[in-house]
Amino acid sequence: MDARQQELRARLAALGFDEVRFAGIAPGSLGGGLRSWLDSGYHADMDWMERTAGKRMDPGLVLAGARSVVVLGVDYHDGGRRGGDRGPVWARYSLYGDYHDAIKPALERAGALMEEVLGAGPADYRYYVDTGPVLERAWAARSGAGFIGKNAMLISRTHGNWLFLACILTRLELEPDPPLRSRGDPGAVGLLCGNCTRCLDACPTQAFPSPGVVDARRCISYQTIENRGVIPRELRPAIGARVYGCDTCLDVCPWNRFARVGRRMLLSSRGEIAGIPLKDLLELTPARFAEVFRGTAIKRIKLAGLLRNACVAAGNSGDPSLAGAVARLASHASPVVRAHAVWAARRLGAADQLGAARAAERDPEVLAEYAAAGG
Ligand code: B12
Repeated sequence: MDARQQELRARLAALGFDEVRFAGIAPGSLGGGLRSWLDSGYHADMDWMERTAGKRMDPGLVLAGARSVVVLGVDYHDGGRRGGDRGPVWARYSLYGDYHDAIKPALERAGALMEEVLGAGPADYRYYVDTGPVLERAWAARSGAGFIGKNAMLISRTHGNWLFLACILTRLELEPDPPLRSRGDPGAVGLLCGNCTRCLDACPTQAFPSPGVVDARRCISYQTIENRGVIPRELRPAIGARVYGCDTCLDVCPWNRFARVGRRMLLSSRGEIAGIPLKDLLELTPARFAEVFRGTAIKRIKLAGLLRNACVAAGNSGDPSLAGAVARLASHASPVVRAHAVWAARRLGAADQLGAARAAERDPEVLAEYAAAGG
């Protein structure tokens, strides 16, 4: 490989990127999976996925003349197990300062290195982490950073399921790294999964219509993070104690055994959030929410989103000591919160505490919860 590319790789690694790989952009070769995913409605109400599909499938529409992708991975494995004992369960990635904010400055520095080391001009590259119209996992697989598992994750042989991904599209022609190979097709979903189906079997809501394909409408990650409205009633029991995202299909993957604890140079831990009791979440005020979740990805779902999720977890907890806090939320300003509070109060056998809230209720969606709850 070109000495300058080697130097770029080493300097990006020194910046804190745990995977640095290169992929070439060949026309018309990506995104077939995305089209059928959208056509099946698996994107739920993420209309932005449909609107940006053309760009996701063709990087040339994002950066005219794009020829290569620099794929970057940030390992967030902290070596610990998260939740599950009694308290609320959080997706591991959320227990850090917001990775978007953490990785952006490093991407800026990466851009400067593209110029310094490869001689790129400022218009020769564009970088994104998560929110750009880029199929990050597909590029990561093509660059050999890992393979697409049956759980749809980019699974690395050295970082397991625990990589954040970012991409730099560039007009420069870079020498690509080879994708992983085995006896099968290098692009195949589940390339190194063998006969294992643990992720598909463990999914609490059966969100995989086929290996490698997630129906977001059933995915707990979608329901607890992206969905801003009412969570379908039939999915709520399976959400268990999860209050933000879901790692089940990642956690059960045997490839995690090979994952070392990440350097996490770019990340700052907010692990203390995992210790907050569910009762305290149910009693969060706007001021306390802002204080505790400032700088995390969790703040994006806003107080109402977190209270909604906390109500679902409370309804699943079987813990009668939460009934009072839940019943108080049946009078919350947000109808979404009220709807889930009604459900949770019923599940905790505390419907008798809802009298005043019920008498005052006018919102059709919340009234539907009272009706569904049977009283
Ligand atoms: C929309 C989205 C979601 C949606 C939909 C998930 C989904 N499966 O598509 C929801 C809200 C449900 C979600 C959930 C999660 N997400 Co999300 N999400 C995204 C986002 C913004 C777009 C993904 C997308 O395009 N989906 C559409 C489907 C069709 O595309 P795809 O899964 O990428 O599949 C393509 C490839 O698999 C490709 N392909 C398959 N095999 C091969 C082989 C080769 C060689 C090639 C070239 C291509 C290829 O074909 C598909 C279409 O082209 C990306 C960020 C981004 N910009 O890419 C993050 C991203 C995928 N999410 C991420 C994470 C961490 C999560 C969660 C783990 C969060 C959590 N703990 O709750 C869960 C995991 C759920 C799961 N099992 O997928 C990470 C994944 C990192 C990784 N190592 O894979 C990403 C990359 C964000 C980031 N920058 O780090 N997410």
